[in-house]
Amino acid sequence: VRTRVGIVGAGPAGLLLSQLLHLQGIESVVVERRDRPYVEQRVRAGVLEAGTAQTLREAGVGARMDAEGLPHEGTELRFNGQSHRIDFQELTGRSVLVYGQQEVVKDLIAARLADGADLRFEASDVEVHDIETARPSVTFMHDDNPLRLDCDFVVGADGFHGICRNLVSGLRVAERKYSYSWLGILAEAPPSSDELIYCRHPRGFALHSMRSKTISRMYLQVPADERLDDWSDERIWAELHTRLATDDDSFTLTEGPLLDKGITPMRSFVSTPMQAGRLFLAGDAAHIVPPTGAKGMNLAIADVRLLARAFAAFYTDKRTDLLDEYTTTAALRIWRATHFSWWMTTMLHVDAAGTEFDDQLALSQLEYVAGSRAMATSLAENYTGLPYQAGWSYK
Ligand code: FAS
Ligand code: PHB
Repeated sequence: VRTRVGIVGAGPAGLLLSQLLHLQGIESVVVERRDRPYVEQRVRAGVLEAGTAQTLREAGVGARMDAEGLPHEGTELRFNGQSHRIDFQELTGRSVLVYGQQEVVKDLIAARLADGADLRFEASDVEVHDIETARPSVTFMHDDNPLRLDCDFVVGADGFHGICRNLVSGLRVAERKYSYSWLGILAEAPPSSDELIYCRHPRGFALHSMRSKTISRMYLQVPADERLDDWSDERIWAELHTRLATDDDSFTLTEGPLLDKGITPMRSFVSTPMQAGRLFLAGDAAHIVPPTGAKGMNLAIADVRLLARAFAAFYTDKRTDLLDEYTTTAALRIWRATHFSWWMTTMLHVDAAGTEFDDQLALSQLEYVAGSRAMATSLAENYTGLPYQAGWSYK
């Protein structure tokens, strides 16, 4: 099989890149190891930055998102039994959209297939070859047939556990591990608040989020090595009630049958360079952030915007400058989101190995964000997503 850009991975990064390239007349083939139902059912991110939502609209896949997504103009910080609203719209003129990552993936797959895209699900033994030449290729088994995809470029959008990052020689990794994970649930219960609630409680972090007016999405901080079997539905609800309670008892948490539950490890991870010869990495294949700042999928989308523009410049004007500068440009936004996600995580989580000093630092930081317009604006502009420029900086 011959194409311009071979894409490994059909997550948000791989699928959006394929769609953006298609809109510029650049053909691609997406090679995905899982089957379509698996990819479309994976429950992950839930918050779209303003720029991400606009990118999806411009890509022609924003109709259902705008019909079903929930616009959120602010969020609530809860600590010491008190609630404090951060008004994104008033502080930054921007808001976010709550719309599940799996819905974004379904919309992208539907659009790509409607345009006759070549999406190869259930590919196995995927390997990438000759990235240092002008003729890289991807080999894989599909429907029991050995196939070779000849390309001009290969994009590794294959996530944290993919194969492509390891092909980059001289890789530099910067990472931070955390002593806790998130236990996440999807419940058939109407959300107990109109907006998200980020809560620091002495027993640990809790997040109240949602997917629709009838589906709640919530998370609890648990020890990093926690086993899901140790958490019955009753224990999960009891812990959520305890952590999300307010001193004035004004908050009532609505329970419902659990539709999904899982434990997600927390890590900060940035690997550079995000390219080697004709191979480019995008999204979780190159970087991971703790989900506290709701940046993971949004960062993947930002990488793909840069790559789509760089490939268009190559095929239209034979320019390689945007491709050559990809890592440098992408890293600006990646480190901004990495810092913000680390900052939100350490401010809102209780480190079991922490001391009274750590607790007081975090509570002071929360008090300052709740009480200072400058600090609230800083949180709001990072959370809603900094403007896309060549990377990001105020320079
Ligand atoms: P993805 O991991 O989504 O996609 C990579 C794709 O590549 C997958 O479909 C995989 O099957 C495929 N692949 C892997 N190896 C392959 C191979 N060898 N050959 C072919 N295909 C291969 N972010 C948030 O903002 N908020 C959250 O609450 C949140 N929760 C998360 C929970 C979990 C359990 C996980 C793992 C991540 C979570 N994230 C969250 C982050 C997540 O949303 C990612 O940022 C987002 O999926 C990144 O998209 P991609 O880079 O496309 O990677
Ligand atoms: C979610 O709804 O899944 C969600 C929202 C905000 C986060 C993380 C996850 O920071």
